[in-house]
Amino acid sequence: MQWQSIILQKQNGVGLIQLNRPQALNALNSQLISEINLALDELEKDREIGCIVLAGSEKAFAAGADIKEMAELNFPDIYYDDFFNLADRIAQRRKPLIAAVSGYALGGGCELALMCDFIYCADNAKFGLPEVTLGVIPGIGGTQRLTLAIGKAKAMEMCLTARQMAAEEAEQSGLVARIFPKATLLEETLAAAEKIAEKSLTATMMIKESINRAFEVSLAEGLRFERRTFHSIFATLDQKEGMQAFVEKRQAIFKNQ
Ligand code: DAK
Repeated sequence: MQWQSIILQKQNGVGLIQLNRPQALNALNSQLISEINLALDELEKDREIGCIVLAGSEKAFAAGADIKEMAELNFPDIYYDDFFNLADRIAQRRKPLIAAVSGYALGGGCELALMCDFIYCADNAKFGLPEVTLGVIPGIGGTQRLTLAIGKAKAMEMCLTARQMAAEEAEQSGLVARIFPKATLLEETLAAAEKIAEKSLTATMMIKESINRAFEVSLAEGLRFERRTFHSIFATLDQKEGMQAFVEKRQAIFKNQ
């Protein structure tokens, strides 16, 4: 596959998708969103891949949806084509997905990072939902996922004023898991992804599914789902291997079986 707008690499069980439209600060046009999905399709099918990292450049993770592409669209175009419905598919992925955010993560770029399971960011990161300055609203999850991540007060303030949030506040607010110097962000993110990829893929996918349940169902239903999932993992060889390795004081070798 000849990629136009991304770079795809696979190493040590990790799939790395780097957004690659530097001339537009990785603004998300239809081609870029489509290529991200095609790359994710490939990585999700690949049994060797246990974790996926989504990264941009040092200056921009992504500066939003492509305003130049959107500017001429009108209501029937975007309504009948269900504009950017492909973006939703990114959030439906089952393998663990980490966003490595350096520089700008604005509008659709911030929403893309929020679709990932967690965000690591560089000390120069700036998060924002500035759609209101363009006369529109966030459209791929910003009003929902940002609110779930940082609470109503800060989400309202960011969406209504278009204020950008810097790395330190993003960490304090629960938007990002950790901050790293921009020179080491990718290395640190890949190291974390490799640690995840070493584990049983069945277990990591079940953890992701169970945590995401917390946002969709009542506590009682979420606990029941978690318990049943826990029960079912005893049908795997990886559970036997993980516990046997502990008893034998050695490193577990998981085979995703
Ligand atoms: N779209 C298109 N091009 C962009 C862009 C964007 N979002 N952001 C930057 N660029 C382009 C610039 O036009 C410039 O191109 P040339 O002029 O060189 O051709 C190049 O990238 C470099 O940008 P700057 O010269 O502006 O660089 P600066 O360092 O001066 O400024 C900046 C960086 C990030 C502060 C600035 O570029 C900026 O404000 N960018 C726009 C940020 C923004 O407003 N983002 C939100 C976009 S709206 C929906 C789906 C999605 C969405 C909504 C609905 N549905 C499915 C319903 C999402 C909407 C959005 O994301």
